[in-house]
Amino acid sequence: MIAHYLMVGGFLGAGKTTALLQAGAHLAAAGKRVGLIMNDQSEALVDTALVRSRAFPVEEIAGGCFCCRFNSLTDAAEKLTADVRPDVFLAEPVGSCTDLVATVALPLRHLYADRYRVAPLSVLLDPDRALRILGLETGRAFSPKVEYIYTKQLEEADVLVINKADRLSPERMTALRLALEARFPGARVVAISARTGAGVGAWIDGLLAADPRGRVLDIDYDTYAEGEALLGWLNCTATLTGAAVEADDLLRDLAGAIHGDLATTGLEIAHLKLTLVPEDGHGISVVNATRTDGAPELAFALDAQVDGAEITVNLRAEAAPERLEQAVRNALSVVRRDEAAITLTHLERFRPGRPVPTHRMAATL
Ligand SMILES: Nc1nc2c(ncn2[C@@H]2O[C@H](COP(=O)(O)OP(=O)(O)OP(=O)(O)O)[C@@H](O)[C@H]2O)c(=O)[nH]1
Ligand SMILES: [Mg+2]
Repeated sequence: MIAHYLMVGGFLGAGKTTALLQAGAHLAAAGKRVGLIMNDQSEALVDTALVRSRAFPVEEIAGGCFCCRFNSLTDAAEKLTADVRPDVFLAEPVGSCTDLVATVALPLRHLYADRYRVAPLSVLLDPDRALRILGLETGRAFSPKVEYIYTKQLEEADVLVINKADRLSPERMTALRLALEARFPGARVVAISARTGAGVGAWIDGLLAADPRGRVLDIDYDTYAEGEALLGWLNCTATLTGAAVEADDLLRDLAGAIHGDLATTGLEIAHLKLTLVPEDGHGISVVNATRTDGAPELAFALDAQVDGAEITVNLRAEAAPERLEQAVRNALSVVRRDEAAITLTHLERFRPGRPVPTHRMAATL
């Protein structure tokens, strides 16, 4: 059986995980089996916790992107096939990764044509971020080399997906759509709200019915590597013990403290995400911030008190990893609840290394 392989790229915080959860629900409602493959530069992932909480079969490829760990990607797909035989694989690459057509989509099509039918590459974008990077609005931005990666992501897309349509006025939507169509004429532009589900069914059904154009990028790997290295990454886990605590409030306060600290020194957050999973494993609280000048918001509410829980913090920002650690440690020490203790159990922070793809194919089939 040939399964669809559907990859949804886009910069950090664009809404990939949220969109894949909606896509999974849409496909499951149509009677299709889905398997999700999440990817990150390191372990302890908020995204995997979130997908698990929605009971989708999921494999995580940690410690490098799909392109650099191509064999882990096919191993993950094989494992999901052995477990649940998905009709559709939904794959989320690392949000700072690009050149996915040459390093992932084409190798899959060439080497595994008997197993996977690769769908057109979707690239999601957050409208607030995109309007700035395309020069339509002003506001805080990343350095040019980080924006280089962002623009390359858009350039290789078969389908450009304007996400978060629920918070975009018709005027801003039209301006963004026109700018994308003018600058990336080979791509189809669609709009969705991954949060409400609006447009998700039509987008996914369209992908399953089409073939990719396979647009191979002209890309300078030195600039790409330097852009990635400007981003600091931090993943940590902590345990909450000792007393009953309102979970959503605690997570909001922690996110607010980290966000506020980084904002004081003007550092640009790409994505700050926190989860809290109670000891009994039921439900999840998720708080995110996707810009320094946008406040953290509760994306999924647990709406309960907990007296034992695991907290995960994933933070990606244009900042030194040491500075991210300082912000997280400060937050963990200043956000207090009577009797309750928050104990750090794991923390790693780093800058991503130079991308070295396993394969790079420059020709379409
Ligand atoms: N208003 C609104 N918010 C959204 C929508 N889709 C996603 N978000 C929010 O955007 C934030 C980031 O969403 P994620 O799905 O985690 O983004 P991501 O692209 O997977 O991020 P990384 O994995 O870090 O690259 C979360 O707070 C989401 O709730 C949407 O359609 N509307
Ligand atoms: Mg994600």
